[in-house]
Amino acid sequence: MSERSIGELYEAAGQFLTDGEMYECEPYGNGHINDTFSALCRNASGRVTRYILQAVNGTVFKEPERLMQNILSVTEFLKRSETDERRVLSLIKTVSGDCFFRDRGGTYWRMYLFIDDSLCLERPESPEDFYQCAYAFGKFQRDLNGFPADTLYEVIPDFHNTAKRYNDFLKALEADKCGRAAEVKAEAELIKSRAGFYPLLADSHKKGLLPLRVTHNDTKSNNVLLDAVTRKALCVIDLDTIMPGFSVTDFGDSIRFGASTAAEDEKDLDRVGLDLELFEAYTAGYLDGCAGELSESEIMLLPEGAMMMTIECGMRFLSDYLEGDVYFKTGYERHNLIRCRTQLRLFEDMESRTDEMKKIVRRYLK
Ligand code: ADP
Ligand code: GN1
Ligand code: MG
Repeated sequence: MSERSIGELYEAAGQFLTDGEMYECEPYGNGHINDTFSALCRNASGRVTRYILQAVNGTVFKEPERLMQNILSVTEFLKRSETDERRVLSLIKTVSGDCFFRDRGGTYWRMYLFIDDSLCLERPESPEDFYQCAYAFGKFQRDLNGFPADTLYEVIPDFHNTAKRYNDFLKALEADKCGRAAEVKAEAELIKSRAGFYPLLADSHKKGLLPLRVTHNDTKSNNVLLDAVTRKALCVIDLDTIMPGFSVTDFGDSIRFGASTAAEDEKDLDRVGLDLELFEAYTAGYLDGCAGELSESEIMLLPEGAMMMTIECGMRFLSDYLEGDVYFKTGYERHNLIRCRTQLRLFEDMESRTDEMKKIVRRYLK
């Protein structure tokens, strides 16, 4: 996305019913998709309130108004049983009563109350932190159990349909728009060699082993907030991709990001692997948060969910590299290729430790 001018930010912020006028607005967080800002407003009595101001990524999200309707209905549903303002995202209304503002350039803006005294972890600092992230996502899943899934707009169809992602990857490789295919031969071969694995979750669904649920679909540890004082689960954020999906992919994406021994863009591949202690902490937290919702077949497929999300993310990063880095925000040349390599290394490590992961999840069967 383009750089945002100060004028643009003030114009957008001015549309929302904030407590006072904005006087400071700074880029915030490490999301790969939207443009996020921390906005400080001061009212006439000098009271300062912090908000999150976001420009929704219009390339990734084709129908922002319907996406915002999803977020509004999900947060309103959650607020029926949760009154603590710090535990559910609060959208700020605009002067015309909407939950978004469309500027003259066609960019959609939204504003949330900033959840104060919270921690947003790029990496869990202990198994207990990771347990808390897992608990939050598990509880989120359980709380949305009664949500009418058929009212949700499918924001990105086939978002975690790995077989479809694989086909998209093959097309990007074939098209080789930027002349980068030769450079990624080894990575492409690895991805191709596992083609038989990709339909597994969809097939398990067809066999009745994986029910469709309302899922978050982007369960990185930086999409959940912990309380800064107690370090307990506080609030699930980044609700753009709430759609019907599988519990095991929500679980799997968290493992991919948070139970790796290294960052998503670590350059030294020798540092990348699966931390089984973190895997176990997440399993315990997620199942406690879900409180008995998951069936035995779902629990037994959790390790495959982790492997699927890891190789899927690897092929998504590689496809974006081949297409010229048009989807994920990148910080430097080859950033997507580096990210792809970490995912593939993590996937191979997970494959070699499938039995150990299975042993862990089996212990959590009731
Ligand atoms: P992206 O889709 O680009 O990842 P997010 O909605 O996840 O965007 O926001 C980016 C970052 O902003 C988050 O990782 C978190 O650090 C911070 N953030 C978002 N919403 C809030 C909020 N309501 N309160 C505090 N921090 C937030
Ligand atoms: C994106 O928005 P963010 O940074 O939380 C992406 C996820 C990827 C992730 C990889 C809408 O998540 O699917 O797994 O990057 N979100 C979207 O870090 O594509
Ligand atoms: Mg995010």
